[in-house]
Amino acid sequence: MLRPQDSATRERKRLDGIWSFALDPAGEGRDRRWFAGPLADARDMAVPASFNDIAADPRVRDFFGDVWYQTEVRVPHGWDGRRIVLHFESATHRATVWAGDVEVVSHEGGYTPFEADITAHVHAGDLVRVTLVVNNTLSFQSIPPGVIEETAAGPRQRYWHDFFNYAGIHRSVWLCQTPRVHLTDVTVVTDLDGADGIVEYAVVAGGTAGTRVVLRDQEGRQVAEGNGANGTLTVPNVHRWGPGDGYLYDLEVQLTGEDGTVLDSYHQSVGIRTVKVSGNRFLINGEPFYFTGFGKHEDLAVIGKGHNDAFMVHDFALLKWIGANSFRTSHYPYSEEVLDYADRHGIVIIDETAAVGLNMGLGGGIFGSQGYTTFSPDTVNDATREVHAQAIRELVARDKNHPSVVLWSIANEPESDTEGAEDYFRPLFDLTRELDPSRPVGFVNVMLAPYGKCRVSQFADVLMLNRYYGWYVNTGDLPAAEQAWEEELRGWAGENKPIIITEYGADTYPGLHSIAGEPWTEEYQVAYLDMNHRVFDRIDAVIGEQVWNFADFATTSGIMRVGGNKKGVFTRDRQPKAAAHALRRRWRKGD
Ligand code: GCB
Repeated sequence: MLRPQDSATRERKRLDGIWSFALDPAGEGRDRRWFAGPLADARDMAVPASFNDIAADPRVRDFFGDVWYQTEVRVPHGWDGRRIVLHFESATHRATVWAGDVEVVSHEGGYTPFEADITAHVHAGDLVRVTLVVNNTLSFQSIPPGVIEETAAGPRQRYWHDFFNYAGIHRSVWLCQTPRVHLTDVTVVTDLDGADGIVEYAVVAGGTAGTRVVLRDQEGRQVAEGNGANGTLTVPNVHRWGPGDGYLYDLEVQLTGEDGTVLDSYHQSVGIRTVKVSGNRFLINGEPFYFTGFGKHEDLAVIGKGHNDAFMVHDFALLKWIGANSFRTSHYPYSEEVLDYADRHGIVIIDETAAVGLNMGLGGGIFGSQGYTTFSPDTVNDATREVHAQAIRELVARDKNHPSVVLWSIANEPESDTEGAEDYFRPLFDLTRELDPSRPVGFVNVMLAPYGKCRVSQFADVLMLNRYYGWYVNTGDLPAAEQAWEEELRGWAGENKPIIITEYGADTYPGLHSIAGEPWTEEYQVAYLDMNHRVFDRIDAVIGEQVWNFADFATTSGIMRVGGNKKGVFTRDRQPKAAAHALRRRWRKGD
């Protein structure tokens, strides 16, 4: 699937704005054909946004089940004879769509795009009613998983990931037109040969036509061209894409008719770089790379996980300010706008699926049994693995061409110390490598499966560790934490794989201070990070540090959370805590 764009042959129209919205607590909307007319008793809802916090109504915030969205759009009159497509960048966690009265597509998974060809159901110049039923229920067969439990007060949604289950239409919706004979996919894989850049491309098209590609530099000068659906281009004296240098070429792909006329044209940006793991080094363009940065979240006041350009630009400005060169898309694929922006700004990304919470030993940062077995026929099972596999396929299909993406993370903190875990993950690693042999693959290990216990790390090219010595264990005792942490890390270092610390952090209430530097104070967060950095700096195999978290974020309520998770280095509204200044001094030393 290609992302909508305006080109010499394509056009798109953004459907964002105020839509009609209705909860469907009885789950009757499909049977009652709510899609067949204007939604009754609808309220206003902004798209894109999570619906939860918009309505100022606890019944909406905590709702789980079906919710309905509806809008009307006029198909531009000039689109007669074209292929017309409705494209959704995401709908969390699943959706079914109607164009007028006709059901056109269903999609499972809350963070990857889907689309429907609606050419047969609409006419250029006419209004079309677009209706979606979005469902946010989590089960053992969804990614992420959850369960509905019957309680005396009625059914309750429970899940094991530590962020609020925001849902809705989180990203843009598009009405697009393409030619009938059109491009359906483009893949680029890049390499370097001395001073030259190599771009291998592969094009898939619906319908037969010739293919021509032209590669241009940022000044618009043609640097290479090719013919045919597959090929290799050489760029003499290439300007490499690299951390801090988001140099992009433009690959124009054209489908051509017999007489040479351009039938379809699509622009794919290309950053030419290599990624490789060698021993315990992570190489970008052959040079050892040290990751600095964060695990982030898509999380904002009022709009929840809705994409927002202003906050995106601001967050990247803060990354630059603090000296971060990377982040992980914890714990789900982020908006494609974010990936594009990272490409353009040379920010390095660890790209993660939404497989978070596959661990019944954990829940919302709280250790302890959750009353279920993780891998079993009734819980996380073969059907879940197929949903997980599909999530990986869709992530790789969507993000394979982003130079910023250097490493796939196929899960966050799953149970990984059991035979069930080994059996579950082996084929998922194989699948990811088959889909993309050009990037390393890993998963994020939890402290419940420490060095010597984990049975899944054997499959990973890079070890990604989340550790909270000095927070969840050795709380407040940094000398003891430092010893225990170093001891464990030295074990992992013996594996001769690169190690990225993908999470370390301490909840910090902004404005809370103490001379003694107790947990929750700004002083403790700084001392905790300093302790971690001393350990990292003593271990050669550590090739990256990503603090948990960039900013405070919303979670379910509980005795471990004070108005959300407060491990942010910035507050939820992006004000720096003392730790932000401390990190800036470490990451920008020498500036
Ligand atoms: C973790 C999880 C992350 C939590 C964090 C915490 O290990 O990966 O989702 O938010 O710990 O703060 O407890």
